[in-house]
Amino acid sequence: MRKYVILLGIGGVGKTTLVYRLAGIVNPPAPTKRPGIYRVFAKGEWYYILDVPGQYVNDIVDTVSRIIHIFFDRALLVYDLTRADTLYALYEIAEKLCLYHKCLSAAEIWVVGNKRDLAARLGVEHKPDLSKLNAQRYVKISAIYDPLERLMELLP
Ligand SMILES: Nc1nc2c(ncn2[C@@H]2O[C@H](COP(=O)(O)OP(=O)(O)OP(=O)(O)O)[C@@H](O)[C@H]2O)c(=O)[nH]1
Ligand SMILES: [Mg+2]
Repeated sequence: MRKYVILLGIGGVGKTTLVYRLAGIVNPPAPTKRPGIYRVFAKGEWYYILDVPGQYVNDIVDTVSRIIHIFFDRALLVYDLTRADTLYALYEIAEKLCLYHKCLSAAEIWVVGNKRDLAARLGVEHKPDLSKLNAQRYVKISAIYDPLERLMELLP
């Protein structure tokens, strides 16, 4: 069976680093300019993971609002644990998508706080309000340093 996952979050939070890890791509990513769809075989399933480009809230909202309607098995809303602005951007993306009548439609919505290693080093961690995002779960990761098995848990 195919499963569909969407990665959302503003520029620099680590979406492509995460999908590269999951897809086994070893070179470090450049800033994402176009939507990337990655096909990953894991846990006996084929996953189609959509990496949405855009540095700022409005670019991302614009791109997602143009994507043909796909029902995602899981949306991963990614922010940088050390940067509050990246978390507020998620609230704004969710709100604006609804204004376009494109409220996130996903069986599950998870909030992913990335750069756990950096957060530990700096002693800074911004915590999400899951109710603002209709999210069921909050997970902290390091897309660079966590073992692959841990990152695989993000897949439905
Ligand atoms: N310390 C640390 N840095 C990370 C981690 N994950 C990603 N980064 C760094 O964050 C930067 C941005 O990562 P990307 O994966 O390109 O981020 P993105 O969300 O895809 O950003 P755009 O493509 O620009 O929209 C890179 O320099 C990564 O090396 C992490 O877990 N820890
Ligand atoms: Mg990227």
